[in-house]
Amino acid sequence: QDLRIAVVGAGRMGSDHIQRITRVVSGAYVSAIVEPDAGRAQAAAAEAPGAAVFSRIEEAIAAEAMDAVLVSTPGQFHAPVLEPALEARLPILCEKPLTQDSASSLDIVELEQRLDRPHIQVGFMRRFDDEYAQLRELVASRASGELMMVRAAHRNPDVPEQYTQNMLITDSVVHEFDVLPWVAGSRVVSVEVKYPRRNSLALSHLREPILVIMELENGVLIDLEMNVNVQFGYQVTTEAVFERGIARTGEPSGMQVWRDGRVSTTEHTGFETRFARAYDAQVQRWVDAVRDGRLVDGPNAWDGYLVALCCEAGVRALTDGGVQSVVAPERPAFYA
Ligand code: ISE
Repeated sequence: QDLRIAVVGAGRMGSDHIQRITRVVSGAYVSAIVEPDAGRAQAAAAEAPGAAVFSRIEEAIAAEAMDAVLVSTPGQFHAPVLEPALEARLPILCEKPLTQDSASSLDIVELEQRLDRPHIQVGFMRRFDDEYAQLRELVASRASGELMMVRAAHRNPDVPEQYTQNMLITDSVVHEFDVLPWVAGSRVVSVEVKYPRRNSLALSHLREPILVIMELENGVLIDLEMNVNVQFGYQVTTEAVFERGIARTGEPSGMQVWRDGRVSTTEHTGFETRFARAYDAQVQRWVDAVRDGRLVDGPNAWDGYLVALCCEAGVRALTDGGVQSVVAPERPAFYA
């Protein structure tokens, strides 16, 4: 029996997921679209033949329109969707972030712990990117010696007008707060933010790029350039420095073209293509896990809560300066 998925939120990410489930993923289909904006809902429904359209998740639950939920609303609307979906004991793939702050994330993990096992997977899709996975294996194998530091860059061509200063942390660095500790095998203990010279091409209300320095419990230092106005394309790169070598991920790849005294390689312009394979693998593995009863195959709600704690320290570092520590409670056995 194919899995019936309700996609909640049909914006940029939701429509990308609807196309993916319809065209790429096997064993599942979009049975419902939950979207309050009628125009968006109709456009999305055209991509998913047969899907029923609802304006609120409660209506879709009452109609028993799905076996599982993919949440792709903006982050501030995650909690009001997660709560009824958990009450209905539905498996959930929730786009990042889990919720807007650590207090509401804690409410969600407390609610979830009333169920028999984790039902929420958080959409930190970078864990499904082949190169990040290889880097994690390289770290764990110690084939290049111990990992000492990581130099990372996260670059967007531009961002929409409604992107705020705090979103540098809560919407963008949020990915590094999940994936880099996962790669390095250790949690974040402190965050610091430095401001280099401002990009005059940035939106007038943004002070960026920023340099984020994270310290991990095992002593690894990470420096991250977070830059959302690079103009030329979309780039996420990592250089890992080991005792006996370095490793790089996210380098431009594909055909090189020599012409007119130049060598060129195509660069990505958005996350949809840069991480297309990671998104595909994430959704396929989640579908497989739900169908065979494991429900989650990837970062869970506790991981989402830990990242929310990092984001809060990151926002404090962004606004107040200084080195801000991240204090996290022990992972409950439920989320082992
Ligand atoms: C966006 O929401 C994402 O999740 C992208 O991966 C990230 O690169 C971008 O900065 C965010 O705004």
